[in-house]
Amino acid sequence: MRIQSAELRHLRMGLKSPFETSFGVEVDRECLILRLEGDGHLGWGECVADRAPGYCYETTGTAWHVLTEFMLPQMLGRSLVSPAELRQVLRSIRGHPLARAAIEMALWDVHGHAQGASLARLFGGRGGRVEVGVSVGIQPNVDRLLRVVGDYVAEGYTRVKLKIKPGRDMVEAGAVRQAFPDLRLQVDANSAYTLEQARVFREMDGLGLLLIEQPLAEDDLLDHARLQAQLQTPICLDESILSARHARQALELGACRIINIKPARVGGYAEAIAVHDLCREQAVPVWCGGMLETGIGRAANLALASLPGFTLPGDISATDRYYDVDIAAPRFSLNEDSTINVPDGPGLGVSIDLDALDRFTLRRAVL
Ligand code: SMG
Ligand code: MG
Repeated sequence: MRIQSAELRHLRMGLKSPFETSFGVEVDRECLILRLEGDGHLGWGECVADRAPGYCYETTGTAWHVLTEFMLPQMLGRSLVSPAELRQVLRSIRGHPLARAAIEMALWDVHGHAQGASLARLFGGRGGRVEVGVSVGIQPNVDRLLRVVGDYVAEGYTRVKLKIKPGRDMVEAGAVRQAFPDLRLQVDANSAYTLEQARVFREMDGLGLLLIEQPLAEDDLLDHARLQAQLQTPICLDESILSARHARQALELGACRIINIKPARVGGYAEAIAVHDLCREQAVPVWCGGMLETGIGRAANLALASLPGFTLPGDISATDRYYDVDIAAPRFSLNEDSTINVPDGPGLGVSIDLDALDRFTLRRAVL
């Protein structure tokens, strides 16, 4: 496979409702969309970095810079046997996993078209349908939270994740648990707490949560291990796990018992599969995280989530949860059993709506 040209776009898309986390509120979703062309095939990739460095240090701005100045020039014109070789091609560039993952996603799409194979098949997944949940942002008050959760439950979601932050945690989670005793429930703090605030998690231990996601700092495996030792509820790490090596060390330390796999956060699908394989060997459950993806990233995540070790529902909700207008078709919808179908066409298995793409584009570069 040889990629001859690339087009990068910076997009802004309106979200159906604002999404509030411990690090801020998002009203619009910004992302980069990459189109690669090689061997007579097109491939699309999504960089899930956001406008602001809230979730991680990367932004649409840093990703634009590192992709156009360094990564794409280094990759264009090179021959690759598999998209997994991108790691080797970009080995002299440090960091920026979200930018790197966008190129890899587009390479998988090109590769899939060339082979006539779906991403699910290329990744070693089962295809079919995968179990999904919904991530609910921090709401203005508990009544409103109960209404929002109730609406999602009525739509058919059987697993709900609540975003929490200090002062907006136990009361909220307790109220949802009381109103929905059988709901599969989990919380995500996005690193908003310190070990000194462990008491709130010991209280939550009585709520029968599936997991507590990333309570402490992203660079602090040791304190996560100390917290896990105080809890029955499994800790799940998100931001802390940047590679299969981090996953191995976190598990060895006892810093978590579950891992949220986000392909972008670990630099691409090849590394995501490596994290999956490692966890599967150790019988550690994994699930696929979400970054409010467009239909492009969502299609690839569904393919990944069909690997056998993804035994917990992913943050891969229906398109309707996020966007009135998406850039890929068909839209993803929720089945009655809280699943979404894995695309089975070649590559990503979606087609791109070029009019919508143009409408959302803020800037564009061709390489
Ligand atoms: O894609 O449904 C989604 C969002 C899932 O909560 C979600 N993602 O830390 O896991 C997480 C957050 C990160 C994104 S916040 C913009
Ligand atoms: Mg998270």
